[in-house]
Amino acid sequence: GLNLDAIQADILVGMKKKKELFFFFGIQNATDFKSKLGTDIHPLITSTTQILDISTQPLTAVNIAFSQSGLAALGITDNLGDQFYSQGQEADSAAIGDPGMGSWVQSFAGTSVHGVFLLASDTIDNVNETLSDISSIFGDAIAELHRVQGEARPGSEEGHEHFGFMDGISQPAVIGFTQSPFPGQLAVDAGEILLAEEGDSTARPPWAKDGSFLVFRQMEQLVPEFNKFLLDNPISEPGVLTPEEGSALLGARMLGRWKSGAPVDLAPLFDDLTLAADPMRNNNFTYHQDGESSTDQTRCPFAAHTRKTRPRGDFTPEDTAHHIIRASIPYGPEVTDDEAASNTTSASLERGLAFVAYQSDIGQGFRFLQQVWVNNANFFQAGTGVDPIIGSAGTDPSLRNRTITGLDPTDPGSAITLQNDFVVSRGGEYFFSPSISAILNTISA
Ligand code: N7H
Repeated sequence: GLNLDAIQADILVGMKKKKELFFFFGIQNATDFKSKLGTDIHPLITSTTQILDISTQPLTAVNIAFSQSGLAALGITDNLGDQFYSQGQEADSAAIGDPGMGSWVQSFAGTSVHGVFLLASDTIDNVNETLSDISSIFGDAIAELHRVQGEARPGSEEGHEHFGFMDGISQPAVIGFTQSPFPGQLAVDAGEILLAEEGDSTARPPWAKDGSFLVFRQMEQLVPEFNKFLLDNPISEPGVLTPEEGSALLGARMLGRWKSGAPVDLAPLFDDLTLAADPMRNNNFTYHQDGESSTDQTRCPFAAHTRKTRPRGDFTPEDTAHHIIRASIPYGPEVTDDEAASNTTSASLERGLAFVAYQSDIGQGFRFLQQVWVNNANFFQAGTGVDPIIGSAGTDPSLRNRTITGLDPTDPGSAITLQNDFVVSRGGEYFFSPSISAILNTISA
């Protein structure tokens, strides 16, 4: 088994709270920082063991992760063995398809973000109380650079991201940790997520064991614009689908799942709430029903977000090298009446997904998914197009139109051109989430 007392809580199970604050900081005084981290902060860091048992869950769960520049600021020069981590996310922004730095949050540009606190609880008051404890412990040793307040959406939208789709259904099962995987869950070596565990063959300093690289991305979502696009382009099957149903089908085919979470591979025409709610069935598909050939996209487009990011049976055997554990949460307000009426996101409001992905190798995990599959118009085959949700056609403005095939099941060869992005990258950083013992024995030493 894994050392769950040492592995930070967010990595394998997620903190699963309604509110989560991402607090990005710079280290101003390394000596003070280390000493406070080792004494007063270390006991606040929440382990996997603690989060798994309701009786030991803290009121506010606390995790911490460091950028490469943060470790350097603390005098830790060991090479963790990940070149993308070492360079930081800005250096990678063009390679992962961000269209220039214009949309990036200022604080993410450069390498001034040294670390991030993840604070999760049921209420914002609890989160803020813990933040103020942490701030007074550190005093001037840290300075706030940026924050993103994540929160579950209200009422029945809880668990759904801002476009309305249920998120967090499909995660890899970690061998040695996940007791009984659900049908359709892929079992991966612990070393695909955690450094120096079974299956991780990269040389690591001993203290890095059981840490994980945390990719953070602040992804703005243009929700009224997305809704308008669906309304304007319903899949047309007269006598079968109403225009409203045709719009819902287009959205489901862009995603690969219906808003409920039901996979389109199993529910190709209409949403199926019973299927969506059944964990024995809602992940149990391969995109190859009834012996369909690998060129068939009548049930699910090759470009669909879930198929791009995990092509399942499109590879035989299924690819086992490119998996991440996601621990994202929505941020920002609900769409206002004015925004809905004008089909336009207000210039003064921002909503989106605080995207979090864990892996032991950024180049094989997040970065591979984004660069080699999502942004590659010729994956899964020539002419597929990029992922219509998060795919980027590149940094050249003349390439901003994204042409995608397979979205219309009545004519899978036909193309639909997206004039605009519905997701805008506001940037982020690559972090390392160390084991709790490394925080005590190495990072604060
Ligand atoms: Fe995605 N969305 O809500 O539209 N994602 N994602 N993602 N995503 C998934 O199957 C979404 C992003 C993956 O195993 C679902 O759990 C949004 C990035 C992977 O079948 C939904 C954004 C990357 C999966 C969303 C966003 C990924 C996945 C279905 C940004 C990596 C699992 C729920 C704003 C590069 C695939 C589920 C599988 C599923 C959404 C970003 C990766 C609803 C809005 C940047 C691996």
